[in-house]
Amino acid sequence: MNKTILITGATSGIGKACAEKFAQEGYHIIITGRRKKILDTLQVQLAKFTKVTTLCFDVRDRDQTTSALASISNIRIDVLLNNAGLAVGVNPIDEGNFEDWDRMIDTNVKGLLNVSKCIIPKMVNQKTGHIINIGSIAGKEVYPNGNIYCASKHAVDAISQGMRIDLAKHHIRVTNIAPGLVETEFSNVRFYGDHKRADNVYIGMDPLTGIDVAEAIWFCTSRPAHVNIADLLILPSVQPSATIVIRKY
Ligand code: NDP
Ligand code: 8X3
Repeated sequence: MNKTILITGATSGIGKACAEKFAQEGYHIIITGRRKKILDTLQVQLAKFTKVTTLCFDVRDRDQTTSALASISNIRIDVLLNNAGLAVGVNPIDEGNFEDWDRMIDTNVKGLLNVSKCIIPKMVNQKTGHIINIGSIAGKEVYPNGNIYCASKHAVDAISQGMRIDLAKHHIRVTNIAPGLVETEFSNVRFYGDHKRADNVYIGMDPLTGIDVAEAIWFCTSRPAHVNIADLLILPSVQPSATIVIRKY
């Protein structure tokens, strides 16, 4: 029987690469995000590999999330990939603003919880499941001007540990994936759509791609049932820590 993965934030970057990878590996996929047109296009593209279901909702909206996920209550979820997330702004904390902070905390922390709260009971009933939370190197280290984004990803790290402790007795595996720089729409969102500034983040270096992260996630989910990759820090070779990048100019 085909397994099913539910991927939040599948319209771009890491989530999209995971949708492609898991579809090609024969998983049924449930792809989510706010941009319906992109979801629809991806559904058409991936339908040649597998069964694709789309759900368009904002993870920050608890009612929307609950009702979207209730619509697939008849589908067994083997893997939940909590990927939807973002950084907004890069400012010292005294120059930050409430709106950016709310977006990050509401998406990266509360959004992840909104989705998890709907799916965990299904996994408990099934007595099996795998939750993959996308954290970040920003959840392992704090860097200048990263303040609230780093806090939100430290929270993801802590939530992953808490989930693992509480859910092991239900045979649910929990993995925290912590990537360094990955070239996606991430920096464009972080810099409010300033493409030039976003491109500069990756200049003179080879960042990770969404596919690199998707391959690592595939590895975690394809281990035998007795193996849980608990925590995986995955970095570009030229990024030994959050603030050091060896660039070729
Ligand atoms: P992208 O901006 O390319 O993708 C982000 C995805 O999240 C999009 O599909 C977007 O979909 C979705 N999303 C954002 N906000 C919401 C929301 N409120 N409701 C539903 N979906 C939402 O970035 P990445 O692929 O890089 O980011 C994926 C994850 O990886 C994030 O959690 C990020 O923090 C993390 N990460 C990224 C790194 C990087 O360097 N790129 C490094 C480490 C971690 P839509 O707009 O359609 O809603
Ligand atoms: C995204 C990577 O280095 O900008 O989580 O924090 S970084």
